[in-house]
Amino acid sequence: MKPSIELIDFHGIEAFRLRVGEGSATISRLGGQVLSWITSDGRERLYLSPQAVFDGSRPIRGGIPVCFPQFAGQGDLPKHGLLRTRPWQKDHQNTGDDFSLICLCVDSDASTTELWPHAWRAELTVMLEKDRLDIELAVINKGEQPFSFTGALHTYLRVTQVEDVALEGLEGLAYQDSADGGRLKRENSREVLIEAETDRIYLNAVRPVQLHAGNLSLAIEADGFPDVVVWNPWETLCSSFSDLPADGWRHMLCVEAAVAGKMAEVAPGEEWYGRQTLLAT
Ligand code: TA6
Repeated sequence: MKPSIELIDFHGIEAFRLRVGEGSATISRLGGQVLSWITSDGRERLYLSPQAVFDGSRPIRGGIPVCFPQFAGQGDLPKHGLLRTRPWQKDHQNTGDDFSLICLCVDSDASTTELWPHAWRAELTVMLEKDRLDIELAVINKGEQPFSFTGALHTYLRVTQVEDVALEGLEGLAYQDSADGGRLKRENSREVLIEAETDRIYLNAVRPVQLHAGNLSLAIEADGFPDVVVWNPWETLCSSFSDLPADGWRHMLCVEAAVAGKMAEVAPGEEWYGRQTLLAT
């Protein structure tokens, strides 16, 4: 079967399904959010909460939410910025012998300038190849003043049991421990294990970060995003999220490509971009 792209109904909302061989990726117009990535072995690699809400009243819990122009609560804007509940448009799509690619976009409007007084366009390009997913965020400054932003691709990875996960590639990095009052610490472990609530911004990371969990292994590359956020609410915080089931924390781990330690600046007419690549190995 040749690579293809179709518009589908996914939990009652419009989404694009990219297919390459046995693999697929699903991206919703709502939030410009990748909601599913199935590799050629038939395994779903992203966590999407069974209690996720798809009516736009709140961000969809899971997949790859796009955070822009503010990461988390690092400013006065709504948490994680302005894009997660906005409708995105298709800009273009393309397929080749071994890939499917789609680009969605969203532009500033009166409702965003009221909160953040800048003119911009955000573009999300998702390219699916065999066992590989590239997600690129481009931010274009359409105004006459420079602006600065923080943001992330807030990737929820699906894991069988988060207690079995080891993350490699973070050793030696400074991190901001948001689960401990934002204290600045240094990672001493070769393998980061998830053993309690974890909410860290690893600064100026060197890629790839490797995720190992049982027979599952993923390489996480990034370009343009200097930081890696690792988040799991653990049992303790999970119950405070009405859109996560009681055991949701166990089956997810967010490993996010972020620009969070330092703001990125975009000059008028210029473009910033960052990419995260997930490779099932
Ligand atoms: O990226 C980690 C984080 O900022 C956590 O602090 C946690 O709250 C999470 O994002 C989820 O945020 P949300 O707004 O989707 O509930």
